Amino acid sequence: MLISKIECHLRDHAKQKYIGTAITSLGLNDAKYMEIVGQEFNSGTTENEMKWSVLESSKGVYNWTNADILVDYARKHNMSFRGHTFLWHRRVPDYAMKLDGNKSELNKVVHDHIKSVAGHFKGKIYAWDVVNEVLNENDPGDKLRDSLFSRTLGVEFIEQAFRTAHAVDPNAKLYINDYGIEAINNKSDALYAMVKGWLAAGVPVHGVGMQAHFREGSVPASLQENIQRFSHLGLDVAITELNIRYKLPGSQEKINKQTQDYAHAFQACMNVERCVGVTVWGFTDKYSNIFDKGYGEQQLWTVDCKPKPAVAAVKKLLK
Ligand code: 9MR
Repeated sequence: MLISKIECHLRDHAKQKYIGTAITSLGLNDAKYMEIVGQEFNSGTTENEMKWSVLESSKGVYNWTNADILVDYARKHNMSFRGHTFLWHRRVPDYAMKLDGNKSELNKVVHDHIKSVAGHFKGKIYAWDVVNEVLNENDPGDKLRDSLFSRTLGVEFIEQAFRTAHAVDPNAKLYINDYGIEAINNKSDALYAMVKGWLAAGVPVHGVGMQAHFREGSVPASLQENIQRFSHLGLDVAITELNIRYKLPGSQEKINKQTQDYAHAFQACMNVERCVGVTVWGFTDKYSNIFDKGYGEQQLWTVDCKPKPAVAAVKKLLK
């Protein structure tokens, strides 16, 4: 008699969706960490290793090593890979920062950068965060962020980036990724209007990435409806950087709430056909940076790599 495979990992439960994690090269020599990556997830992304200044700190000098190792590891474990990211206002190498105000030169280096990186990974990346966090972070968040790119190249830099990436790797799904756009609000309304305009103009934008770095209790009630409205434009949607932090120290009550919040976020994606998956921004508190002072313990696994109750809750709903 055939005994069916016991389904005990997140990825076993998620046949139709990408269940991903950001992977850090800090964990490369940590056997337990790497084992969980390959066992639990069917998709990966580099936490930092494909950012511009990490890949090409000085002009024309590329260091692909860590990104290649992570991409190869994922391929060996039958995982898909998201590329993060071509253009972000942070992690821009100095040589490009110096081109502030120099439109023609900056245009050229941006184009060359996207061409090189998309070309290097061509065929290995199913989706790229072409631009990251281009909307203003301040309330009302409905303006383009002031950055090297928007200042020097104008809003057209976004459209141009999509066209360049598409020309190099026509099979990759191209995303605009941001935070604060998970709810229906001014910022997501602005994004909605922008992508609608690009679609009408034939810009090869295929997806919207919602980062989803939430404080406990703040997963928006409108998350699913918001995912749905973008998908109705004919776009894929992905939750790209999920984690749920709480105010330290933790407590059983906070862990319970965190469990509900993780389940809520995953469920919102599962309920919408064009939501292609959920990527968590790291999976263990061991390598997780605290970016919100006083808050932490935001990942699905503890510092000693034990699954928190949220893992079981997510498995249950993925079924
Ligand atoms: O998690 C990343 C951290 O290790 C880096 O120091 C930081 C700066 O490069 O970027 C973090 O990842 C960010 C991601 O690239 C974009 N969205 C916000 C993420 C968390 O800050």
